[in-house]
Amino acid sequence: MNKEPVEEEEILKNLAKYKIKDLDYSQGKILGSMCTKADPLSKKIFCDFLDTNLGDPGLFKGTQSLEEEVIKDMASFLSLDKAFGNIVTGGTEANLMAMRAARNLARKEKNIINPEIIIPKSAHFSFKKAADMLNLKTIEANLDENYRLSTRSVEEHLNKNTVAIVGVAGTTELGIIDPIEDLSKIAIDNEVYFHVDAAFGGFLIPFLNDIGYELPNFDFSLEGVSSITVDPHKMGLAPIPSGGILFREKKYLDVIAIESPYLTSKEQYTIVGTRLGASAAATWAIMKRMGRKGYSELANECMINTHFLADALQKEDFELVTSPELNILAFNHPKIATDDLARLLEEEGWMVSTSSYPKAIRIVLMGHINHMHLIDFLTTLRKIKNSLNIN
Ligand code: 0PR
Repeated sequence: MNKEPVEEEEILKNLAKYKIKDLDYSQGKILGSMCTKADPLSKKIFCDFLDTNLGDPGLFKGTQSLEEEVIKDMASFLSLDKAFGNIVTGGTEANLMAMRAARNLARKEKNIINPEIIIPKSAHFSFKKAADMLNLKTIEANLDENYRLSTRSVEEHLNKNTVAIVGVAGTTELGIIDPIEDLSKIAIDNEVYFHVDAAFGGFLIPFLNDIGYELPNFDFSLEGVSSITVDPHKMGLAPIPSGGILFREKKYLDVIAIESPYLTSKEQYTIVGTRLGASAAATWAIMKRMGRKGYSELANECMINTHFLADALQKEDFELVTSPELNILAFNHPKIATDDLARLLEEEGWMVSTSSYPKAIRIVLMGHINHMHLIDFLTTLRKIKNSLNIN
């Protein structure tokens, strides 16, 4: 720690040396991220609201209203008139809140003291964090041959200690939509809490359906759905951090309320205490700026790029793990080990990620990736094949 204050100019000069090492989304090299370049307007609004604190909302009543409006607007495209929830730090906090609500409600209403949750094998690792913190036993249900959660496996695992079933609308690794409608029925029949993790798909599926895609239903119109995670900082274009948790009923918030007696609000539901009003304000702004139409256009462009890449890869003898439902692709080459291919791509400057189940190169086609980037990427793949003497 420096003793004497440093001049602003010096600070900026030094920071630039660090920033230059970061990748920038607009270079088109980041192919494995669910985050993307935030819209300039939302970045500006974020800075304008940087010192607002929704942990003490009575001081920032305007920003609190913005959070309420964002929740209402997200509920509107998830088929619910009135939702209860918050803008949080991301999908991890949203999923944690949902699991906490499920556990606490089961303890209160059913006296369950050894709680278990059933999650798909494809669930994001945030559920394992939640289980660790909340002392939940996690049961991983199997996937079917299309990498969707098997409802049969869920039914086999249900027992008197089950406090929640989780389904994913847009899995992290493959972008698969689980059979949410069937899971909703199972939840109703067994009177179990049902959480849908639509952290990624929530800002995609409704808008693709608006323009004629026929993706399966996953939202609150299904009676068994208790809560939904939907993240503005993924396909919603909001600056990081902005996650969303929506509950169907107030009772779910009531069971996670913690008293905050000396603050302007008498109770808090979020994990985080002092929390950014800037996230709510910037999300409000980008949602207004985009509208349903803007999000449909963005989602459609991402899908067009996804299908273009899927076709081109197959022409080059790469094999898709499964045909893409959303804008995530996973593929392999029969003659190249996945890790080798990932390494060779990285050496050429492409940042891909690898899925774990099944092991494959995973590409998330976010809005910062355009057609030219994909042409360049395919050229690199051809170059790699040539260097390995594969035709
Ligand atoms: N649920 C799903 C379905 C997710 O895919 C993710 C994150 C989460 C919950 C957790 O969300 P937060 O990370 O906002 O808490 N999915 C991405 C992943 O783990 C997050 C990510 C984004 C990772 C950008 C890397 C990256 O460069 O793959």
